[in-house]
Amino acid sequence: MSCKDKTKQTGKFLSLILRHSPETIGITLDEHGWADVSELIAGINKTRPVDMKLLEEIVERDEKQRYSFNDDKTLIRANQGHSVHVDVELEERIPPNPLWHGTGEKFTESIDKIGLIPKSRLYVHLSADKKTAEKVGSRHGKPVIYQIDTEKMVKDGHKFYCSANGVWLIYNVPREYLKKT
Ligand code: HQG
Repeated sequence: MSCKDKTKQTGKFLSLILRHSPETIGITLDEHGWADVSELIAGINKTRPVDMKLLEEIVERDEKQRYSFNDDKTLIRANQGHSVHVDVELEERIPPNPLWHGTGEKFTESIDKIGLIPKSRLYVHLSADKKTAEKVGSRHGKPVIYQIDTEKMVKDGHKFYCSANGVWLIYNVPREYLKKT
């Protein structure tokens, strides 16, 4: 396996641990989603080799900047995308108008009825550009892109959050703010 493949695979595993199932390697996250770096390295090492150098490389090179260390690099967390209930201290912000959401065609019937819901994650994920939404949508088959009227949502009192890596998050998007493009 090439070095790049190894980094990618371990990155995917890291995402699973830090967002969805830390118990897979016998660790826990604190209430803010932080994992202890030494425990994490020891835990991952039970299934594949990893050291601090590789972990730093994954964090630095991740194309979406999915992970953050604390200042002294003793703790690490995912910036967004969790299904486990943690509070990653998201910043409430006024979003650009519009935002975009990419999904698979198979989900549109339900979305058109009840709007966007987070399903297994804590938040609905929105993108500031249509191109990113297209990429996200194509993970689910034939992509369909929704445009979100954020100006109206803000006026109506909906709260938007921005993660440390610039992903827009919201609890749900009722259907009246959605326009299929
Ligand atoms: C859909 C990746 C039926 C929703 C990406 C989505 C993203 C509904 C799917 C991040 C629905 C959930 C998140 C409804 C929403 N009925 N289906 N009412 N409301 N859905 O993977 O947004 O690479 O949990 O449209 O790039 O695809 O992992 O969410 O299609 O930023 O960092 O239910 O994950 O980032 O799928 O992706 P997901 P997502 P990472």
